[in-house]
Amino acid sequence: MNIERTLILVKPDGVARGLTGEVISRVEHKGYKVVALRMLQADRALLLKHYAEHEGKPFLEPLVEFMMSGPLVALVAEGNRVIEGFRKLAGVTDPTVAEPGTIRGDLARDQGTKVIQNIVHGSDSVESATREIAIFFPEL
Ligand code: D4T
Repeated sequence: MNIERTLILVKPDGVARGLTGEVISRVEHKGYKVVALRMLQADRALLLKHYAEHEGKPFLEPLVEFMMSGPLVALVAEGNRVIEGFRKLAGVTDPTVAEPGTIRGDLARDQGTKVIQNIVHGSDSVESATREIAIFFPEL
């Protein structure tokens, strides 16, 4: 067994479009367990911590602005190999080429915005998951 936890964010585009339930539903239908859930308005400090790996990249500022543009929903999902499993459910970063059947492939497209708006975030490794869960759920 390799029980993991991952941080999932329904980004402001997903919340604004009423897709929160759809995302949670796909996570649950796949068989993962939602163990924590909250809606919040993220501030700059929290987002700079979350996106520390992107420091210095040209898309960081538009990304932070986008992530502050409305409420987001953060959840922690748990299960065997959930980190890899959710990344597969989400599809690749660019929604234009994300496979149909994935969250991004089915529900997002290129809107011509400065930053890619792709509905969800999912941790990419055990280390990232631990770090990111502590940012959004310090009580866990
Ligand atoms: P997140 O982190 O949101 O799950 O997305 P990914 O893991 O798929 O992608 P990422 O961390 O590389 O990028 C974070 C966020 O920035 C946007 N982005 C990314 C962008 O607008 N332009 C770019 O060139 C890249 C690489 C999309 C997701």
